[in-house]
Amino acid sequence: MASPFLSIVIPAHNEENRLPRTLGQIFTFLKTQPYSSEVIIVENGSSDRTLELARQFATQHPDLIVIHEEERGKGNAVRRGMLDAHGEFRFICDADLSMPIEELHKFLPPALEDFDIAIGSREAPGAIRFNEPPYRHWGGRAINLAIRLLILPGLNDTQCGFKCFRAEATESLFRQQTLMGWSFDIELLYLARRKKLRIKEIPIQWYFDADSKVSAVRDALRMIGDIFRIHINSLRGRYDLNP
Ligand SMILES: Nc1nc2c(ncn2[C@@H]2O[C@H](COP(=O)(O)OP(=O)(O)O)[C@@H](O)[C@H]2O)c(=O)[nH]1
Ligand SMILES: [Mg+2]
Repeated sequence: MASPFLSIVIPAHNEENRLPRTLGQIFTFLKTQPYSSEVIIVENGSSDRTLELARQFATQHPDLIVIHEEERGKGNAVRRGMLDAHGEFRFICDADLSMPIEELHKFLPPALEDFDIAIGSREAPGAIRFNEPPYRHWGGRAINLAIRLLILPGLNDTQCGFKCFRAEATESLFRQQTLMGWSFDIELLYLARRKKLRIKEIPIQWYFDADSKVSAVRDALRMIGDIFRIHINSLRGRYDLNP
């Protein structure tokens, strides 16, 4: 089978409430697009009916692949989906679809050219956040400040759940990934910079969803620890093994 133009990879953990609507919107949208595509859901660690619902959906949509991963973590699920994908462009998409799927074209040719990674940004000029409570906004900005100071200067939103990778960039980056939790984006972007890949920030419309699985304090502290882990990995030459 020829490679599709686009793969959409959705990590899903206890998403029985949000996933059906998201899948409905994605497939309705993809039907109107001129290119070929596949959708990959990677579920792990759910205690609800996420996996069952995804499999049910797949019986009606041959382009939907459902993967169950044993190991926990968003980074782990995304890694599995991105490496199993076949698309020329591979788009990571949170199950809550907090960015309208109609924004997807901004991450793909012909709207976007000359890039290896396009990252959805709630901070780039033109981005709009809807309904975000101030505590969450300023918490996110504080984490981003730490990320910029400690590891990724110049990137104003590394944690948004919508990112598009060219197939070649996917292969080289995700095979070197060591962080399997929430900080995986930081490590991938760090590796991308080392490899001098072209990263573009894409302003998006983003709708806050209160049903978040992120724990503000615990996950923020973990993220800072992970940033130091990345520096230690780098000093130890761990990222030099498979350049
Ligand atoms: N497969 C998988 N997905 C996860 C895990 N943790 C979070 N996710 C997914 O990561 C995405 C973002 O989660 P969300 O709670 O919306 O985080 P927020 O938008 O950053 O507040 C959703 O698609 C979740 O289902 C996990 O351990 N495994
Ligand atoms: Mg979300």
